[in-house]
Amino acid sequence: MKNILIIGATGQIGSELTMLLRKHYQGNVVAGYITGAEPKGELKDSGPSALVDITNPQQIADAVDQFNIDTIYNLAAILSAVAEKKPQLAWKIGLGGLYNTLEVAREKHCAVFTPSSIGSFGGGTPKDKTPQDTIQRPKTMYGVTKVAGELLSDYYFTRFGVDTRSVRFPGLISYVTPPGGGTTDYAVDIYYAAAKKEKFICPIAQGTYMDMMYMPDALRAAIEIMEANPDKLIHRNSFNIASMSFEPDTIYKKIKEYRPDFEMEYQVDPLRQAIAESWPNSLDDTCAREEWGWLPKYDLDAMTRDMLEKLEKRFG
Ligand code: AKB
Repeated sequence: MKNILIIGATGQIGSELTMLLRKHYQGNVVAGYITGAEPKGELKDSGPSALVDITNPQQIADAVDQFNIDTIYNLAAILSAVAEKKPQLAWKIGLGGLYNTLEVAREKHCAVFTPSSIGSFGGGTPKDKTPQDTIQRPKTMYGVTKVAGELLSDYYFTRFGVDTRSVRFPGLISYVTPPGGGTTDYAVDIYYAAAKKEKFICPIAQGTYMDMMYMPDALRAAIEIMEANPDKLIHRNSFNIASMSFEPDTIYKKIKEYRPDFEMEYQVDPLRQAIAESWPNSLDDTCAREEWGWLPKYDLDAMTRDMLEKLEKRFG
């Protein structure tokens, strides 16, 4: 039995991960939310929730005490494009929030999962099949908080024995809760446009490759890394994971295979484009495969069929 607190439970990853963890484990799976982003519907009705603002350590500690929490999923984040517009807030939530979480975990003996990102890489990083251990010198505030977060999490493990683990998520694609303010969001928005039979205006330039992943694979990764045998882990914060890498034209052509009338036009957003160009084209996830058996299930074709089916059901 596990008692889990999800901080940021109503966000893009949290809304689905909370539901999956509730199916996966007996015990409390607590949806931590902030004012203005309260859980609704099934997320609200299927289990306990608590007001947990990651910038407020007392709220984290109170929820951990109240529900006897042993594992924290820290999913509070400001995504890359918004973080460039609000760097102070991104630091406060990304790194200040992580510090608060790790301190509570140290005092109350919790394991902690915190996602890192392909955004933790930058200038000087090998672009193709980016290795697990390589140069990480990002130029964005999002990337800075992710690299610092990886280091801080490893520090809490080696110095205090806190069981910290993490994966570097690619762009995550889902039909449930839309992301907000990321560089990879176009790969979600394009499916919404296709399902609504609208023309898609693409903010990322043709030829710009980034790693992407379908949400069911990402959720499985978040659960499997926390269940992995610690004796086999050489790395902890954070593992490269990968399933597919594509550029806008590839996903457009894939959708067109199934919806021949679909149209796309490029209107490049300079901020997102600059961020995308600083990120790897594709990651090498050999260490995740060897150390805890990571294996993606979805490729671009399987994801496209599922996204179109689910979204067209919703939009008619
Ligand atoms: C973003 O685009 O900011 C995120 C990420 C890749 O971390 N989706």
